[in-house]
Amino acid sequence: MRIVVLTGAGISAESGVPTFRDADGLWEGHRVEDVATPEAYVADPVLVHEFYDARRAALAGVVPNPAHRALARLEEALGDDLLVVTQNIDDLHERAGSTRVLHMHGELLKAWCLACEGRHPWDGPMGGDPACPGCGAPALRPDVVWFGEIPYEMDRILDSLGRADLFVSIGTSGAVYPAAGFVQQAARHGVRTLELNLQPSEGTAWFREARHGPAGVLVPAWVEDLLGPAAD
Ligand code: BJW
Repeated sequence: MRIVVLTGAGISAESGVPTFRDADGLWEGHRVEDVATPEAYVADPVLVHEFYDARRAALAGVVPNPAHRALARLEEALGDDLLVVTQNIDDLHERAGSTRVLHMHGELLKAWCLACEGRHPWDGPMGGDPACPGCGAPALRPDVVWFGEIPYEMDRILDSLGRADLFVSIGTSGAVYPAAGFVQQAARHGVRTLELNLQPSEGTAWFREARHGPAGVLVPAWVEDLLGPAAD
């Protein structure tokens, strides 16, 4: 069975990574829509670097939760028949053991040099205009996808969606496109669809089946439905 899983901020919530649109959904009084844009970066790069530097620093203090680990277990069983498409820029899927992960909104631990176009691993602060490890220019930005920019790996994602037997959406509000439209694209291809989310997402009506509760409970239970109980 070929499965495409889409994950959003909700899968990392139980690891202690804040979501975007729960509670007040604000960072220091700013909505994500006001910080995560190329225009915001041009207008106030110091503020935007503070936002990402704080999140990059916090990553060292969090660990994968049972939902991430259950998806890694599923990959062990399905191999190439499982693709995880994540909107998250954290590395918790990889740290749980998943290897087939597409980061459609980029990665917190990568820098993109606007001078030489090089992309580089980056685990420190980016504020203060550090030099690009490739060309030396002080022109690094986080390698993430902001509103108005084109998400990464779209061709591979749409191709995999069209060939899947099951599409599962985990921990995402369904507020941000194109990810929010994947369920409709999957349904158009006759792919079975399942939502696993704390509460009904904005797109919940498009899913053939929806289960609501914490990802740390729902995802291991769903994987156990498919594979049987875990050995440990
Ligand atoms: C739990 C839980 C637990 C909590 N267990 N669950 C008008 C109409 C339609 C579209 C547009 C429009 N105007 C503009 C657009 C396009 C725009 C868009 O969608 N805007 C919307 C605001 C309407 N999109 C874009 O600009 C995108 N680009 C684009 O469309 O290019 C055109 C193109 C596409 C394709 C091909 C060719 C051309 C780019 C979008 C980039 C989004 N970037 C961000 C920031 C990334 C870097 C960063 O992390 O800072 O991505 S914004 C932010 O939102 C981040 C997230 O990945 C994304 C989605 O958020 P997510 O993951 O869903 O989080 P939340 O907080 O919203 O939801 C969490 C959910 O978890 C909730 O439901 C909770 O209940 C649940 N939950 N705890 C299970 N324990």
